[in-house]
Amino acid sequence: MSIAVALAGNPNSGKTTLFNALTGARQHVGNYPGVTVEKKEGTYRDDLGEFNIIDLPGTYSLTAYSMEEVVARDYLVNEKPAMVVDIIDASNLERNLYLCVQFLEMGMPVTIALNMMDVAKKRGIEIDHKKLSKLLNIPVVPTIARKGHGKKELLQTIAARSESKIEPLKISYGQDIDTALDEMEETIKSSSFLTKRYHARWTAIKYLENDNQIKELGSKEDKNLDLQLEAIVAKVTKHLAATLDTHPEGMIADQRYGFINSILKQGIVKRYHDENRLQISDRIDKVVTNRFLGPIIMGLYKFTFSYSEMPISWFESFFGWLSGATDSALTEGLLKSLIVSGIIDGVGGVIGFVPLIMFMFFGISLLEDSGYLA
Ligand SMILES: Nc1nc2c(ncn2[C@@H]2O[C@H](COP(=O)(O)OP(=O)(O)O)[C@@H](O)[C@H]2O)c(=O)[nH]1
Ligand SMILES: [Mg+2]
Repeated sequence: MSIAVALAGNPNSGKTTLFNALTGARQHVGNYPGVTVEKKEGTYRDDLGEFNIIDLPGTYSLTAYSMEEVVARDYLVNEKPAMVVDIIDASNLERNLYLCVQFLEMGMPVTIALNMMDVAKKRGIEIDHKKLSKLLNIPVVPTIARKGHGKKELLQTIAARSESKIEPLKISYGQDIDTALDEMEETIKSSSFLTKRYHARWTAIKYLENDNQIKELGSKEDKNLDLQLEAIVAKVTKHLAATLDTHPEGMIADQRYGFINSILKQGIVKRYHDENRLQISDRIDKVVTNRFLGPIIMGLYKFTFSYSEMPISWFESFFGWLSGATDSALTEGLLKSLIVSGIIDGVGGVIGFVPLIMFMFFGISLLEDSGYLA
């Protein structure tokens, strides 16, 4: 039997690259039913077994704001893949984990492919992936999809997954929301509202996030219960607005980031600064703000602009006069427009810069001859 694996993650994290590295030519492209979002499927087979791999659309979140988000989460809910491989850009951990947390809140089996390890290294970022794995309680495999690194380890991890039921991640969204969530969860469970598809708490979170797709489904399923949930949402919304000047959606997003940061704070990310790998802007700063060079560059700048001012204004008035004289000498027409606006104004505009450039080069050659610039 083949193992269904969904590749998910933020746009540009490397999903398609990993998908191609895994499936090679054994892939086909179609569309998700009823929408124009592309669906890529492929297979991988070796002694570990057969993997049926799908490249989900890239998303930052799992709310119903975009077609991609709806497609991705509907796929997960309907097809229940054996594993969601969340491809995370290692050089941008915090933002990428935001989506990961939402897979975990849904109760999905997740393995993180910590991709772009080469980019992270180049930027001086080191990640303790073992610790991250322990704190999130899911496997984390470092990869460089572009080179195919980590492919084997990833497949081994997926093959070794346990089939036991996964509990959705429960994080606190602050006292007000937590209280509302408990009440909603109770209501949802007691009447098995949408529970065939979604965990009760997840449905409640979606109501609080004002998720139109879920609310529509809910009102079709049981109008009465839908109204009960809406009433709880309205109450906590009003309360949050009055006390904290916020709304449930914002609060939930903040608390997700809070959860992520509480993990990252525990020494997951180390930044080291390698002197040889200074960023370009640092290098420029090093020159222009240098104690000795800085004043000289400033002097060159002043010299160029103050001394070239007079010749520039001579040129300007000469060309102004020329264009005025030509304008009155010629009759209206295309030829006049060509000569006045095209040739005289055009050439004048360029020649106006000549004194500036002359003075700059003069200044630079002075510096060169004095031995400051070698
Ligand atoms: N340096 C580096 N680049 C990568 C890696 N994985 C993917 N890329 C590049 O990142 C870009 C986005 O990758 P893609 O697979 O299209 O991302 P998707 O939007 O998630 O499908 C492409 O230019 C890839 O070549 C990696 O591990 N290291
Ligand atoms: Mg892609």
